[in-house]
Amino acid sequence: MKKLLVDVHSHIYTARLVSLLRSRSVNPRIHRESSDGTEKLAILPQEVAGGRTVGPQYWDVRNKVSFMQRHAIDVSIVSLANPWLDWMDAKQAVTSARECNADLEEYCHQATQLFEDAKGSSIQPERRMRAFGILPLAEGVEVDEVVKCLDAIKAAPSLCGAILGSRGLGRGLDDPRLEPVWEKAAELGLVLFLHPHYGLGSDASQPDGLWGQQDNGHVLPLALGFPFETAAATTRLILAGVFDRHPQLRLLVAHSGGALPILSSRLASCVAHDPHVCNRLEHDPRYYLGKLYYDAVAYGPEELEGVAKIIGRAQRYGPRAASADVKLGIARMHFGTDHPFFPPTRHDGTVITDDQTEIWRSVSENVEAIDSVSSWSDADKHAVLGLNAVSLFGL
Ligand code: 5CU
Repeated sequence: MKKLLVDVHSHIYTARLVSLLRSRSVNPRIHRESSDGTEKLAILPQEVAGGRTVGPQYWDVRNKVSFMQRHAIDVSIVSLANPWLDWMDAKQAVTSARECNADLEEYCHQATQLFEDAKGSSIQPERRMRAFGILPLAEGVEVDEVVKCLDAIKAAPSLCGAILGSRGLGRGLDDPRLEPVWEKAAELGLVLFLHPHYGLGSDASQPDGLWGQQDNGHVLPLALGFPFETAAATTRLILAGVFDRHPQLRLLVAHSGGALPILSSRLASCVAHDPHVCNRLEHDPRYYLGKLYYDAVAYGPEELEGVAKIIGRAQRYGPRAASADVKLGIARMHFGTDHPFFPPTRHDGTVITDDQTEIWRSVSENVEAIDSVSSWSDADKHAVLGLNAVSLFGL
């Protein structure tokens, strides 16, 4: 039987945002200043002249639908790609959030029409494209605007949560001003998708900084910087007691929780030995890993198996001190692709941008990783590939 495939980590920029990015002369922006003459998306803080080659796969719904058909993806939950609205002033962020959410709704509607003409899934066309909405999280925005936006997202038929970065209103996610946001998201049962953008700080890219002197492209910031940012942002939420006050909050963490799962016992030990925090939380920090949801964008079976085990032992640290159960970890993991990032590259290093035929390695690797976790049953794999998402998002 074909396994249902639901992609919870799939990005787009709306056409309106693309126009805005094309009009800018500083990052984030889309420019044509590169030596190969292609349009480049420059978003990471450290990329000044370069960027990644962009094409319609970043904004055109036909391209996303073709990609889904080609990879047998039944349902995608698309989200705006980084850096979202972080760089806008308060007024623009509030207006843009409203416009982007309307555009995302329209994107899903257009996808439905395209799916009506296409074959390849047992899922009804109108159920195959969903989106995370965007919140007006930028400096100077009043928190009430963010809360109102959550209500609007809840009322929108195709939106099933919201994506957010690690900056919040400019001071990070442990900012006490964000308390009403966590409260409202928990009350509405909306999934918040936490995604990195900033990596490890601007000095990492200096010649004597963490990324070194050799030109390694985006490898170090993406492979290492992103996961550490995610780990730090999630840890700050935990240490601020957000999950003690809002145990119903549903937080989906990108890239399988980044560096947090593997560092969680170290975190617990540091907390236990620090007089500032040792008595602050209701539980051992490892308990809260069992309250989170994770994508399965880890590219390797051993990593997925390890993350599920680490999540599954969370209940050892809970109120009932039950024994570890890997099934609880598996139930919290969700297939994702990160499309349209990580497109296939040719032997000469050029990137294939507007393809309608290629099978993407970044996708097949993530499917194969799930399929080849040796200790998981077929039912476990079904769950991670799609059924967990059906239940988390009520698809
Ligand atoms: O290639 C990249 O820079 C990225 C990015 O910025 N965001 C993302 O989700 N994946 C890859």
